[in-house]
Amino acid sequence: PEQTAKEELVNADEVPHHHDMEVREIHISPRKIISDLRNLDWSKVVWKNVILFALLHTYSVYGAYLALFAVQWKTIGFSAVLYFMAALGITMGAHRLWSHRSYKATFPLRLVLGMFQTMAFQNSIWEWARDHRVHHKYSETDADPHNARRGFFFSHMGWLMYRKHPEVITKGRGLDLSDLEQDSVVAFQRKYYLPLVLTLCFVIPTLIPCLWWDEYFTNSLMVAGFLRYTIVLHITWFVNSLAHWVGSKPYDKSIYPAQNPVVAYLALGEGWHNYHHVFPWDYRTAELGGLSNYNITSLAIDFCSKLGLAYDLRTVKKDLIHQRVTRTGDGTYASSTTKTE
Ligand code: ST9
Ligand code: ZN
Ligand code: ZN
Repeated sequence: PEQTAKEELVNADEVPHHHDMEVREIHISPRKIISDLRNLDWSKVVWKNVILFALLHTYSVYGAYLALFAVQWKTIGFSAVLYFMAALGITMGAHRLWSHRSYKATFPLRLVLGMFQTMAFQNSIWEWARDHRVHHKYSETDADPHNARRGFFFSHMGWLMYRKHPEVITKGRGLDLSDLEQDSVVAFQRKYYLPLVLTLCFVIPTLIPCLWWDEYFTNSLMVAGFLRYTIVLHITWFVNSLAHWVGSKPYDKSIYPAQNPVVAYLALGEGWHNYHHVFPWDYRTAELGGLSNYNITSLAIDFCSKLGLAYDLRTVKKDLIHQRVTRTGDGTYASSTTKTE
């Protein structure tokens, strides 16, 4: 017992930001909203994006109505397939391959992932990976593009309608992005981003149902286009908002990112965010892959690795994980859902 008490003391000193362990609540009271709006620097709001997001959401609500009452089943199924493709473009492509280099991919796989990532319309791979790298390196500081300290809404989607903090740009310029500059798929997509994104995110998804099974143009555009796009956006944004706010912290209790099973389920395995911020180079973005952890993305990478399309998959040694759990975890590891496979 003496030993443990001493160890705890030592460890408490080692944990950075230990004083940040305050209990945080998501306030959505009218009073809080009004005071937030009063304190906002309105000159930094990017109105063009506010208008575009408002339009997109209006069309998506209409799309949800059409999906329930008007469209053909084939169009729903098709939209679900598009959701998986776009989601994999983000998780397996932009995130695990291009931002973290947690595995390597041959040209054909990079080409397909590049197309899938374009369907998700979340900025070019280059911009996505650059912003994500600053997010990891400077989490929860001014240099983090979606700094969760600035509130739930800001970290969810507010940051995309607001001028970036100068620190994001200064610190971002200090990153090494040479690997991205040398990647032909990344460079090509960056060069022709606008025409590519309009074609792959909206034109082709709208045309296929119209030409193939005579779906109405409006049904197709609203459901397979706007609604599917909006759903993938919000699920992605939940990783920055919900998974930085709600969940247990078995690996490091001093940081915001948390283990969130709901987000993991929706985002093809990307909700085990406490683990991911501690060991970002693990290709599973979780301690374990597999279906029981909803880690569809890991299964897809494993599958591609069997085909020889993906290689050099990086993981973390169990010893290292367990050491870290004892040193900085919040004590929930034993009951953690990610532990069973
Ligand atoms: C979208 C992205 O939705 C979502 C990303 C989410 C990430 C999630 C990560 C979670 C983990 C993974 C889980 C995946 C789960 C997926 C599940 C799927 C089912 N470093 O940007 P500007 C420079 S996008 C260095 O205009 P403003 C920049 O190059 C949605 N430099 O800043 C430029 O320089 P120059 C659709 C940087 O004016 C200058 O600064 N897209 C950096 O403040 C100005 O840049 C949109 O909505 C950096 N980090 O505007 C568009 N950043 O002039 C959103 C910038 O020399 N973007 N620079 O070229 C914008 O409109 C603007 O960026 C802004 C800020 C309004 C947000
Ligand atoms: Zn994060
Ligand atoms: Zn990451």
